[in-house]
Amino acid sequence: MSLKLYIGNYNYSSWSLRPWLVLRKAELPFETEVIDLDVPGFKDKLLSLSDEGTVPVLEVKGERLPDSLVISEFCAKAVPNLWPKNEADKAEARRVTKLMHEGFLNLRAEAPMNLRRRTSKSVPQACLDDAAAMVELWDELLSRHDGAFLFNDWSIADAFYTPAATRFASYDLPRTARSDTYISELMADRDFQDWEAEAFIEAHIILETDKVNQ
Ligand SMILES: N[C@@H](CCC(=O)N[C@@H](CS)C(=O)NCC(=O)O)C(=O)O
Repeated sequence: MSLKLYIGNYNYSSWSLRPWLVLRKAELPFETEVIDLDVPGFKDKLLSLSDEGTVPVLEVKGERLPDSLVISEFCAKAVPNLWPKNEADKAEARRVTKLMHEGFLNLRAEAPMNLRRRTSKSVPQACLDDAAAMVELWDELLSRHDGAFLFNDWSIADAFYTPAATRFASYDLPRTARSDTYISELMADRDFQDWEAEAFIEAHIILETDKVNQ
């Protein structure tokens, strides 16, 4: 199966990171093409790939699948064990993944993914409230399972929360000891580190994102 994943910039594109991690964990060989975000003509390029006009987009035998969750579900159909085996955990993992896919809007807006950034400047209360809700969710799931991840073994849910974990590190957001260990686990992941290494050498800079909380 020939697969090509179109992604945004490594440093900034949180939605691209999620299915990229899933493809890596699925051990499905794939090619990657980076589309620089926020440069003249970038939207036309995205619209030439999909009607959504966003990345990520996965090309499978000439067909293009947009959306991080759709791509992750495609991988889960092709390869077992990307969702928890136990049916109750699988349903819960899908629920919390959807929660990340649709929610935590203030955290996403006020603390955008920026892997190169480390700052302890204050963020708005609404962003802190989202961060606190996320920590509560992580703590609850981690306390119910024995493993390092939300549902014991790594799952698509962990892929969806990895970009959020990087925001806690970038913006020095408050967290409990248990959530801090989880964040460290996600950031120590070998595949994540490969992605992060690309972000550190990437030349493209989005000034607007870099200006947030300087
Ligand atoms: N719901 C989509 C969101 C994708 C998304 O917003 N991607 C951003 C990059 S991280 C993008 O393409 N932004 C360009 C734009 O919206 O013009 C998904 O899950 O893939």
